[in-house]
Amino acid sequence: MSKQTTRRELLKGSLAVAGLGVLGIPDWTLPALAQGETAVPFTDLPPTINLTPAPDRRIIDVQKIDGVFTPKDQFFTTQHYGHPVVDPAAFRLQISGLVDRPLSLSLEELRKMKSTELVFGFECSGNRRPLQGLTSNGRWTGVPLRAMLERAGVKKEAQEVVFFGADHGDEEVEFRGQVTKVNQQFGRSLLRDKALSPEPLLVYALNGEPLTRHQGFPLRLLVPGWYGVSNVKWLSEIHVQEDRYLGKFQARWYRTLKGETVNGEVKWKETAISTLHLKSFIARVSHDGSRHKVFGIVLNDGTPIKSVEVRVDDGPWQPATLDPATTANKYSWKQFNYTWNGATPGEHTLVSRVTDVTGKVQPTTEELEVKKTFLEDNSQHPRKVMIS
Ligand SMILES: Nc1nc2c(c(=O)[nH]1)N[C@H]1C(S)=C(S)[C@@H](COP(=O)(O)O)O[C@H]1N2
Ligand SMILES: [Mo]
Repeated sequence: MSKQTTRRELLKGSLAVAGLGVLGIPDWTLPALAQGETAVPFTDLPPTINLTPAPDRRIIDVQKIDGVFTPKDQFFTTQHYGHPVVDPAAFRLQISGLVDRPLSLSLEELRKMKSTELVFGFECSGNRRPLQGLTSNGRWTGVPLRAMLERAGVKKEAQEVVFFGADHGDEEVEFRGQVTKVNQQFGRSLLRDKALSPEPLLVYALNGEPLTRHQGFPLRLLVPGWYGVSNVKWLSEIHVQEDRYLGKFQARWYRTLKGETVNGEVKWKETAISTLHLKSFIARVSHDGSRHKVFGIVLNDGTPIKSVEVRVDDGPWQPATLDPATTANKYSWKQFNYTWNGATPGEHTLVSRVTDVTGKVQPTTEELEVKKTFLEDNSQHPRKVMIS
């Protein structure tokens, strides 16, 4: 190839030559900004965003998304007890509790089992406006959890499967003013049927390379279509039991309180964080002359999407186009584009909304006012831009 080949041509060329990637998805769609295109900054965001608010936290700048998969050194990261270091040589995944054959497996043994690939984009249940940066999309490789549980043999009386990470910290349990402090592992659980369903995966690779420490090296659980917290990193033990697991991050944190009107009366409902709620947001606005482009992201539980629409100021909802490279995979992030013609000088408000095939529509801020806790904010997110 000549030295003059532009990145855009190179990308187009390599797509044509290589065809689609392993999963029917090209590794790259077009770069963030094509030649001659200029970003239009959001006026409701600070001009610079701190992407690493703490050493063990990282968010993505959604305005700079330039492919289907988030590169491993940009993938968002958050957790409660920092990033533990796990020695891969000494690592063993323990499977204990109500099983016929307790297991202790090395990484080598896990990698020898039949592997599968999954494209899965998720967000932290605390992801929200204005930054929306606690989300990423990846191509993961691992072993179905079900295969592992079948190998161990789950006993009849087992009801719940608990996943412990190698990370731990001091946690308090309080009753009538009496506080007991105990150093505990991070843990989450799944009901028996969910754990034995075909989809949850124990993964050891992200985008074709070993998991990064931030993403849970050497092994993590992924529950496709669920919020980030379910995806236990640095997985060290799977414990099968009959009673409910009431650990802090299962039973006391990661709860949503929402009012529901039943027969004219508001009933307060507390629910556990599980599947991703239907959400879209505008990630970037750009222009090449007078034509403006609006680009955004859709997240949900895997239900097929019917439509994404964009509204400018008080105008009508207009259809946006879903990128087929992202709709091919059930649990991938979906990306959308909308061409905004005839933008006039001045400040404008842009908002997107997504509808799935069951008719579920992304709620407005007003419709979500009955939700009293901040997690699971999937409300329509208006953004502001200044057109000069
Ligand atoms: N072991 C362990 N796993 C964990 C957590 C944790 O604190 N410890 N945090 C969860 C939360 S709240 C989120 S949002 C995701 C973030 O995953 P990421 O860092 O790969 O983006 O990890 C989840 N898995
Ligand atoms: Mo999270």
